[in-house]
Order: sequence, then C-alpha cells, then structure tokens
Amino acid sequence: MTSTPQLPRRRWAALAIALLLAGCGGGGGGGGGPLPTFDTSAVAASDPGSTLPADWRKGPFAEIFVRAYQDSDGDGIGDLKGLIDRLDYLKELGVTGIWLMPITRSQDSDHGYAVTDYRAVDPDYGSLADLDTLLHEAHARGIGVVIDYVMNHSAARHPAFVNANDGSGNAYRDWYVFSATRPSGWSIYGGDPWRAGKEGVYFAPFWDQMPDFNLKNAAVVAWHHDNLRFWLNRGVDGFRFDAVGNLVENGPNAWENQPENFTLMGSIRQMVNGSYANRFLVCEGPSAPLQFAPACGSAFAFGHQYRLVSAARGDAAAIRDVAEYFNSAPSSMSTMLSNHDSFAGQRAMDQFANEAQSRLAAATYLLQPGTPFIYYGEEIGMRGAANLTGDPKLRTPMSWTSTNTGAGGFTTGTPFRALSANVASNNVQAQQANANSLLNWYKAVIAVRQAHPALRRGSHVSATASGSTLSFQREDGGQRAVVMINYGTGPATVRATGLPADAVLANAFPPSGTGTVADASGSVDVSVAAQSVRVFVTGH
Ligand SMILES: [Ca+2]
Ligand SMILES: [Ca+2]
Repeated sequence: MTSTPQLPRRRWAALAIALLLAGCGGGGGGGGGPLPTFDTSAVAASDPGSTLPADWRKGPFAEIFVRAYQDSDGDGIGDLKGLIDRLDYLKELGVTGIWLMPITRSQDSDHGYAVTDYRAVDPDYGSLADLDTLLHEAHARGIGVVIDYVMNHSAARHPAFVNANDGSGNAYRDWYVFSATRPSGWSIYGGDPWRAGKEGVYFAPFWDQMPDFNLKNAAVVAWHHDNLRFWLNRGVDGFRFDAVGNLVENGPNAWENQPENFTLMGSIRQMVNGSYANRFLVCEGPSAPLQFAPACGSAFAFGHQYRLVSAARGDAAAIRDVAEYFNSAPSSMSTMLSNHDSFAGQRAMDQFANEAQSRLAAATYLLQPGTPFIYYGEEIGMRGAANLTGDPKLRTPMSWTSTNTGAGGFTTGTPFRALSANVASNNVQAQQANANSLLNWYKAVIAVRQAHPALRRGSHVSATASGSTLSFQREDGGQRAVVMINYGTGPATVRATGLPADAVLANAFPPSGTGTVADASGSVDVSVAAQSVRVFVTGH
C-alpha cells in the first residue's frame, strides 16, 4: 500500500511514455483522437517448474525496494542488474526468498504502485530479459523471487483507465468504478474517494492517480489472472498482493475486508496452486491479517510488529502478547519488524534505544513460527534518512559502504534519494569486517534457524512469559527446540516445562553456550544473561 498520496516527481521519461501511449492508436469511442491499447491476450498456464526446496516458503525473506538496492549503470536508480550483483550477499545472509516491491512499469517513478503496464518491467529497472537472468541466478542460489502485484488499482495513465475515463460509452468504462453523480456519505482515510473524471466521478481512495478497478467485473478478474500467469510462466515464484482489504466496495460503510475480497484471493490461490508447483502467496491486509492468511496462503502479521518491538524494549505486557500470538495465529503468518510503509512503523533501528534491543527483536521473530520478512538494511541497523519524513524516510538507498563518491556504495552517480542517517557507521562493508556486528548476529540466528527443522517449520509449544523473559518451544519430527530470551537488563533464570523427562538439551546458540538436562518432570531452569538469547535442541 502507498499510504501517502503524494504527487510524484513528473519526469520527462514518464511524459514521453504517456505521449507514446497516447499516440499508439487502436481503441474506439471518445472524441479526443485515438485511444491507447494494451495487452489483453489470454495467457494459459505453463509451469516451468521449481528447483527450490519446499521449505523455501518458510523464509526468511528479504523485502527489497529495487530502486534503492543497487544501481548498476550510474543513473542513481537501483535496477535488476544491480540486484543480481547482490544475490551473493543475500545468500550469505541466509534468506531463501526475496520480495520485490513493484517492478512493473509505473507512472509514479518511485514506489511503483501506480502500474501502467502489468506485463512489462519498468525501464528504470531493466527488461524482461534482466528479470529472466535474476530468476536464473536467484534460483541457482536457492532463493525464490516473489513480486508485488497491485490488483486493487492501476495508474490513471494505464491505457485501460485512459479508455474508461474517455466517456460512458467506452468499452472499458466498466473496468473501473464510475458514477454519473458524486455519491454521498463516503470518507476513506480522511478523504472523499470519488474524483472528478472527464465525465462523472471515479473511485480512487488512495490517490486520484490510482483509480480502483471494478473487481465485480469478471473480465477484469480474468485479465488479472492472465497477468499473474504471465509472470508465473516466466518462473516467478509467487506474489505479494497489495491492499487486499480494499478490493471490492459495497457501500460507504462497507468498503473494507468485504466477503468478495476473500473469494477473489481464494480463487487466485486455487489457480496458482492448481497449475504451478511450489509457489508462495502473501497478502497485505493490515486490518484483517488473521482472516486473510487462510484465503491467501499467507498474510502479513500486522500488529505483531509492535509487540515484537515493545518486547525487545523490555515491556512485560508485550512479552506476554508475543508469547501468546502463535497460540491462535496460524504458522502461515508472515512476520516482520517493519516494512516500506510508515503506517507500519519507522525503520526498526529508529524504534530501539540501542543495538541490543535490535538483536533481541530479530532473534524473537526469526525463531518464532511464521515466515519472517527482513526489510532491506534492517540487518545492518539502517536508520531512515535524517531530513525526510513519511514513507520516503524509510526507502533510502542501501548502505553498502561508508563512502563511494558519497553514495554509500549504492551508485557511482547521484542517488535518487538522500542516504540513511547512519550510513557512516552502519554499512555492509564495516559490519562484514566486525565479527560482533548486527549483520553477523542476523547471520548466526538465521543459520541456527535453518540448521534445525524444528525452528524452520516446527509447531509452537509451551510458550511462557515471565517478567522480562520469554520461553517457547518448537517441535518437528521428534526434534524439540527450546528458545529462551531475556529482554531485561539483568540476568534472569528462565524455566522451560513440558519437555520429555530427563531430556538432554544440546546447546545450539550461542556457539559458546553449553548444554543442560531436564529433570524427571520435564522442566529445566537456565540462567540467561541480560539481553541475551539461548537455544537448545533435543532429539538429535
Ligand atoms: Ca540504474
Ligand atoms: Ca477497490
């Protein structure tokens, strides 16, 4: 979701595309000359197969803003070729998947959520051939690639909307939500979602340049399915679906999380799982995450990120909430500390008083059930930009080095946006050289998760919070993992119960730790140092 409806920079490239589209003929109706056309051809399923292990879907994933990750050609804008050059870094970090914010051609020249072509890569990012190379290289490293798909709305400059807006007689009029007169009683995110069109008004709650599709129109839904197959046939491993709470509207007091939204996502899940092997789908439904998880396959655990952050800061009530979350939430939830949207919170490091809290939060969500999503740069403690606000503050270029013609290793040119406030201290180069860095903490915690099936995909057992401590267990195929976290600033004794009698607990984390043994009742007390994490495993 793009929560801040701000006007993007109008760039000459975007203007040139618009002129090109306006001039490419086709279409009918209207009195303003030829209308633009676009690809509506049917796409049949043709699965190229998957070489990824089934567990790749359990992550961890990295969420990547391609524009901000790595520039390969000096134009100051990150691109697919740059990302390909950084795949070894991501593999070393230990992720099994990456989610790319929209790479489709867009009119916003920034976040990409205003899509102008659902079957093309944005020229700023490269070409379809570059995507094919990215998929090949990522798969060779055991990494799946999930792309953002924006089904709720297009860009106003999408040819379908240019047609629809031309007049009530246009064949695409019913692809969007038009009304001859302005409906009353509507207010969404503090504003009137109805915008003046050439004739009548159209529905666009996020931004006047992002008109909502009419997803009650079967032809629109069928076309989206064709678009999804277009990417799946190329070998894309799945999708992150934007704003699924907003898909269908039934009235001024019934515009969010409508029953049709769950049906739409369920039919997509059925189509993908029925025709393609080993794919992953995850939905963004911030106000109904638990309801969307079964419909989509996975959904982001909005709300849980605040508990994780507060727990890491030592808040006892939040630690209890963290302990209880997966007692009812399905293990298919996708977890995070923060993401690209400011409504979900500031960058993780900007929410912590010190790096120790950052380590505790990371260990908690990387060792809990779910599929963890690491927002790019979180693993090096990247902060937002010092002089920006809102979403742009969170979407700064990746800090690879402290300096490289002033752009932190991101570009040899002028970066499209200000760098992170702490690029001088928190960058990949510096943290790779320091064995005790946050980056090496992330790698070590991910490694212990990936080394033990119980931590990767196991059930959730015996979660207990006590004061500033948390204890929980994960079980898979007879293997039991015991996780103990002390968020407090003094040492604490942490108790685990419900273990097999006299269970032998081998040390798994930290590497310097030693094992222990449960008593005849299956309990064990362990002294855990201030702000630290212990992991033990049984059964192997
Ligand atoms: Ca570039
Ligand atoms: Ca909608």
